[in-house]
Amino acid sequence: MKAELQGIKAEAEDELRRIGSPDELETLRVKYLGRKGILSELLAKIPSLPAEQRPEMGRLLNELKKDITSRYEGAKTALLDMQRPKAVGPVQDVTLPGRRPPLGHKHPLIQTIEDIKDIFADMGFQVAFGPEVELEFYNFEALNIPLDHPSRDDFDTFYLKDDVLLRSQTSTVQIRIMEKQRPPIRIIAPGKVFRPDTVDATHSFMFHQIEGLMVEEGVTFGHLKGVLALFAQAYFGPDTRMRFRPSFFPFTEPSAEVEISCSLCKGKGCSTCGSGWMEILGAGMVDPNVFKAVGYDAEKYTGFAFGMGVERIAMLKYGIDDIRLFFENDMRFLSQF
Ligand code: 2NL
Repeated sequence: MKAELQGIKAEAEDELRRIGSPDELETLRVKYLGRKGILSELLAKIPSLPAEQRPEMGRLLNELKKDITSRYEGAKTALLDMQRPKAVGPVQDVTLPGRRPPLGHKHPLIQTIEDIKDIFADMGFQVAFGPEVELEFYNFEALNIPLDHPSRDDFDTFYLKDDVLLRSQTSTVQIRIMEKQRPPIRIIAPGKVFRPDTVDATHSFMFHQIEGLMVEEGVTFGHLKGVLALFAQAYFGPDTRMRFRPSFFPFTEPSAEVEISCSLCKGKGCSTCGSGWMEILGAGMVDPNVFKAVGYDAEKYTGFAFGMGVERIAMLKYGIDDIRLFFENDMRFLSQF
């Protein structure tokens, strides 16, 4: 019987080595370890053995059972390992939420220009552009700014050559349009302008301006007030009040500074406006000398013009207290818009 056990052991080990599937493994388990398997049957024969052989046979049978069981467990683990898909590269957890690619957006100054443009577009104004490097003629002469005017100083204008400069206002664009087109004209000219100012919380050597111009027969100061009131209410809110204070510009007569009730404190007075009123732009009726410079009949046509600083408008609307924030590219500021 000892020899028989050895044969069973060798056979079981041989079969276990050749196991290829869970079904085969289960068949093997039933064959050797099952309730009616080979080992159970041998165990059942022990009582019929001579008494002196029983203990030894019991021990050998137990050893064989342990051996086959442990080899069976080993084969089972190996099979499971074989069936588990092998990870290639890092394991992907497909249940994790996706990663949003960082998306940029328009700079707040561009957004402000577009918001303002949309309001004037609804009133029939077209958008016009022109060069940032300009001739003295377009920046000063055509705008009725005399040769000895302080704004022509080296201190107030970036000169590149004798009569070439960085424009200090976008009126240059309107002059260029008037040279090429006849009335009726309704345009706004947004863009960069340059002035050699020392940088502080409210000044920058480069900032943005939007100028507007409307010219045709019969345009009055009443049209100017109506257009600017509609703009102020559309941009700053329907409760916005507006007031005009007399002013002077070489290119308009009469001229005015336009103020609106503060959109942040509703006119009560706050850290942004101070008095409850905030100055948003300068405006006036186009001086006849400007029309003469572009060859318009100043007896036939009248017009109004206005100019506003884009940074200033955005600062008043959003309560921003330092113009430098627009130019520092700090995402903590920019991503709020
Ligand atoms: C201000 C004032 C202003 C204009 C700009 C203008 C343009 C032409 C003819 C006449 Cl082509 N005027 N522009 C008129 C009045 C005021 O700007 O304080 N800007 C920040």
